[in-house]
Amino acid sequence: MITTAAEPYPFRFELGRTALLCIDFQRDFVEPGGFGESLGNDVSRLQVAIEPTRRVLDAFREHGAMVIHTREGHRPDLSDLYPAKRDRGNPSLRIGDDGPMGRLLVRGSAGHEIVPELAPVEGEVVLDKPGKDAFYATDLEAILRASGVTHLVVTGVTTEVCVQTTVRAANDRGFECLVLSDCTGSYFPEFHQSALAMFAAQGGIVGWVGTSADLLDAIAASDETRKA
Ligand code: C5J
Repeated sequence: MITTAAEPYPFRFELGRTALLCIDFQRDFVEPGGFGESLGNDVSRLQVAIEPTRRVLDAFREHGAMVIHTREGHRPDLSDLYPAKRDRGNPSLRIGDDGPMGRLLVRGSAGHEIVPELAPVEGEVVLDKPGKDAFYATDLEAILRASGVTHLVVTGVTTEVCVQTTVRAANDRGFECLVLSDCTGSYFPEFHQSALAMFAAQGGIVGWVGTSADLLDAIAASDETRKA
């Protein structure tokens, strides 16, 4: 059992029953020329989450722990795209339109891919989802239950949209979630802070919030104890 510092109180987990969730670290959200920027967002605000997430990813890989990557996007024929999502805000560029990285938020486009720093490796689950909630219209729950996963370490973008929606959905399904504050990011710093505060409020009503440094220290300390 590993114990790491977190809000509202320490988070305890076994690596063998924990999955690292990397939510939507796609070029479409994080790089210029993608879907995120087409909505008028400053994508550099999300890029700060990449390097700390890479360190956590390395640790999970070194320990043979489960890693799941999600990608938000739609089928090329857009048959899984509701008009409500396509038309919301009457944007000048819509999902499926051509952008500098190919068709926005469409599976198979360059922009739909995960950023190279966090690219999945052989054996890791890559889950395509049409919505914000990674459990909606996917087999995520079946994958987690079949692997005996009870705890999730959550990273990704954006904090108050796909991360928050997914963590709430995971919490309702009985998964214990630790959200890493420096491994998540938002185009709106105030929404990032608020979403994190909401997770941990009221005794952890949605989950726990910690940092990558504390988590990596806790994993390293547990390695030391095991060796001694
Ligand atoms: C958004 C996401 N923000 N991955 N998607 O549209 O948070």
